[in-house]
Amino acid sequence: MYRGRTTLSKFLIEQLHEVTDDGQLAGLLIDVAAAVKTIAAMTAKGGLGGYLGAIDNTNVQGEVQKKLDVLANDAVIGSCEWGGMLAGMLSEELEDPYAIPAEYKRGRYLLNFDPLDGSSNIDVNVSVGTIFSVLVHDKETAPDTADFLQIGRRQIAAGYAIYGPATMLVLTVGKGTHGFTLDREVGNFILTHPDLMIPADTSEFAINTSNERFWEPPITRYVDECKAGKTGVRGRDFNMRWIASMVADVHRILMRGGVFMYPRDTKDPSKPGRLRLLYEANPIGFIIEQAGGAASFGRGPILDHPAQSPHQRVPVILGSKNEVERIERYHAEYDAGTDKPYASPLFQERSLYRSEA
Ligand code: AFP
Repeated sequence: MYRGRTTLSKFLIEQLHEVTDDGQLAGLLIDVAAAVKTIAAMTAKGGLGGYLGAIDNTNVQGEVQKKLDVLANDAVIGSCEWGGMLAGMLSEELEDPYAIPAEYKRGRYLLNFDPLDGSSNIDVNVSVGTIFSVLVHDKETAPDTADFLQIGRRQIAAGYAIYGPATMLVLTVGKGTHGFTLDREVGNFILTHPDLMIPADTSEFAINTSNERFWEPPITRYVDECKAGKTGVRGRDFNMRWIASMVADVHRILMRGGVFMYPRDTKDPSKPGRLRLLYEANPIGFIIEQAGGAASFGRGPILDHPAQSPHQRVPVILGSKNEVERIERYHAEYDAGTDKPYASPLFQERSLYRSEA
């Protein structure tokens, strides 16, 4: 059927036989892939399936929920709760962790996920995605919230689905980053992009520039230099993209390089960033690092960032390694007060940011 083309199941069996011998992780990832197929079918129906629009509810993030947010959340839970691989789940759409119902066997893994990332794009037919992260729960007891608060380095698998012109599943089990394309006729994910690697250099950046007045100086400095192009210190012109669907921006960067920034800003000091650590920044950071890129919160790797609460937000700067390292250097120079002339009166209280992890 697929002469020379590996299916997801075959790939996982090959990749995981050295990592875990029980097939549980492969089984879990296949259950996640089944949920992705369900979500892909719903998003593909658009207005035909009655899936568009919002419902009269605000989620824990304070965001109005879209119908598909709820349906995608139900699809992941319904596909993964009963297989005996999971000890619990944490969803962007649920305030508290989801306990595996008593009638199902509890397993050894935790699944953190954003069922539908970019959902504000659903009604305008722009690509959206699902993001997931797998951790180990090595206790006999059911997990409590603290058991989900593990740093990103402890992930044993992570991935995302992108519901675009093609539906793709991009994942890592710690042995590189690999892309699978859904063959809709047959319903199989086929390995089409093995061993993805992000170019270390790029001339393309992604940021929501409407937030410029809220940025820290290192970001302003970096973006100003990109905009100055060949007339400035970078000596070459840059291009800008912003899809406002993290999965879509990240996928482009995986395919051709680039740097994605959703930095800390002063728009809402109670939120040190927009993106959530446990089910957006950590899984995407794992994917990016496994593809030779870098993923930073500006002052260190995302995967080393402490996890303090389930829906905690962090700054995110990721993509082509040399650009991310440059941006981290700009943060270090700012914190050291050596980044003249970018020190801004707006940020005189350097301790406001420097002390935070
Ligand atoms: P939604 O899921 O509310 O659409 O948010 C998507 C997202 O978390 C991330 O996927 C985007 O990169 C980012 O927000 C876009 O944020 P802005 O709308 O502020 O540009």
